[in-house]
Amino acid sequence: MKIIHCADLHLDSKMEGLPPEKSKLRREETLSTFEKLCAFASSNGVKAVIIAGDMFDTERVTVKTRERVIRAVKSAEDVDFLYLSGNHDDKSFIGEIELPSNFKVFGRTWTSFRYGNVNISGIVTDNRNADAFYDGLLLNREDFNVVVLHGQIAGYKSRNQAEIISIPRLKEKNIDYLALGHIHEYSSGIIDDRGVYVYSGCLEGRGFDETGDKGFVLLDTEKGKDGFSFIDFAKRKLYEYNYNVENDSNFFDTTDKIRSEVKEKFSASSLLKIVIGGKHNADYVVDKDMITERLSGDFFFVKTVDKTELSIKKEDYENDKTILGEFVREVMESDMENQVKSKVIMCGIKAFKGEEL
Ligand SMILES: [Mn+2]
Repeated sequence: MKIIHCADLHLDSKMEGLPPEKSKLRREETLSTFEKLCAFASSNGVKAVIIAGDMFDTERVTVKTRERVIRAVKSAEDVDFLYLSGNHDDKSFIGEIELPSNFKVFGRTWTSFRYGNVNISGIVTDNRNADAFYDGLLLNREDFNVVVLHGQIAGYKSRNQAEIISIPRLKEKNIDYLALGHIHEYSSGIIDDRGVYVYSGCLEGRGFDETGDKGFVLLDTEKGKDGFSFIDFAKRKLYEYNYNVENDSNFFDTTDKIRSEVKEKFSASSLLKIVIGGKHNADYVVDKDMITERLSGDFFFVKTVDKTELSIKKEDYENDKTILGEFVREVMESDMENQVKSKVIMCGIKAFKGEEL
């Protein structure tokens, strides 16, 4: 039996950090990626789609989003959608409307859905039942057991918080596959001799803390232990690209080099955060907006962060009797952070040269 495990869709997310038009488009794309997932499930003989929490970003779900989700679910009529609410979407969606018959929900006590010898159990964890759920989980040895939870995994000795899931306490419970939500990056690990735990990650990256491949996990219960694989499915990807300016003599060269490197590395649909760093001398004038400007036509979105530092030799200004010399000495001796010092001094030097600030 084929199962899709996804989580953390965060539909209706505000996508802050993008200009309004682009964040609107990204919201749209996140929805359509879910619709594509439904179509994929339907046409690839998937029997169940597990949504391991945070399907929506907040408790407020827009009418449009709700209707498109319901339409997509209904259109994949041979597929069951098994939904566990997460920490961001606790009250939303469920309870407000009549859910399609193939949309099923895990409750606050252990809820199970059975497909032949495949058993899928899940529970919404919170402070009240966090302890009880370990003891309440009883699974048959002869079944293929999938367990669905939303939260952060931690070792046995971790504090007993709402979202903490203790893997050691789930050992020897006949779990074959633990479908987790909450962490927005794909990862997997071993529970015991029998089972694995897997975070599917989110379906689409939203910010630069969610870079790289995003998608879902496709699980085939017939293939045993290694019968799961990550499917790269996101419409767009976000990347952080770091560049050191140290060996460059002028900023135009830097901009050209960065442009040709990122164009080779990343597709035009990507969102890029370019971080420039390293030390440079006073003749090298950093203009991060120029990078953003020159590259914005090549990618969906570009943002540049300047972490460069001015390397100033104290002795160059020690005997400088001009106002600039006095200014540099003053800043150097202040208790500003190094990077701030660099910016202030560069600003001063530009001002003295009569350049644009
Ligand atoms: Mn989440």
